[in-house]
Amino acid sequence: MRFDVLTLFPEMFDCLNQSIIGRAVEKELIDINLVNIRYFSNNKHKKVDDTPYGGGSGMVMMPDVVYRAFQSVKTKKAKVVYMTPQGKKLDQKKVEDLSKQEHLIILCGHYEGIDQRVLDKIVDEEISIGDYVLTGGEIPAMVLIDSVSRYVKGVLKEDSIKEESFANGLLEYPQYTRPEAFEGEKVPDILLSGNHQNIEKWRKEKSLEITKKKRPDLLK
Ligand code: 4GX
Repeated sequence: MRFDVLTLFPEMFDCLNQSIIGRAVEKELIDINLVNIRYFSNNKHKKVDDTPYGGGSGMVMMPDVVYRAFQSVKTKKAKVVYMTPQGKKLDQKKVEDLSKQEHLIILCGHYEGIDQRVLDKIVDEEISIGDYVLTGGEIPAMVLIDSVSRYVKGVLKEDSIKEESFANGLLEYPQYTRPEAFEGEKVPDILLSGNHQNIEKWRKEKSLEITKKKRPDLLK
């Protein structure tokens, strides 16, 4: 799967070279191409933003610069996603849907956002990662790349996706490892019993109990 990220701050994405996503990039299961929007400025000072028409504070990213950055990576199949609090809220269903795309172009706005005309021209879908305000779309883009990449074949161990939170619409059961006793607290006996049918049943019950208690909204 290919991700092209249009951003003014490509260095922010260095953290994707770590851990599971870093390994997926190394193994070429995913390709993350960072495109610095500033490179597409025709201005001698590499200017990418200007003051808003109509007045007001802050700066707006100029449409022509963003458009040229887009044109440098666009393909026929590509889906263009703009990260904004105005978008549809990201959930696991949306993540799974997006993982079926071959090519995602993710547009990250900074400052007061991007000129509406280029958004109208190139954006297929607006996505929000939650109802709070960040300083730019870079962190939301990383959330999208991380969550979507987990569905790409070979990125996770075969079973991990099926067992996790939301796979069955419930939260995860509690996990334990050695030592058997920690600060006087023992691991539940059933997990040491070796009876896998009983263990599975216990885990299902725990999942349901935890979901009822912590996130009853997920059961509706
Ligand atoms: N989920 N942000 C976008 C730039 C901006 C400013 C004004 C439109 C209008 C966010 C989120 C988020 C901050 C990304 C503002 N765009 N993105 N950025 N929550 O807060 O996705």
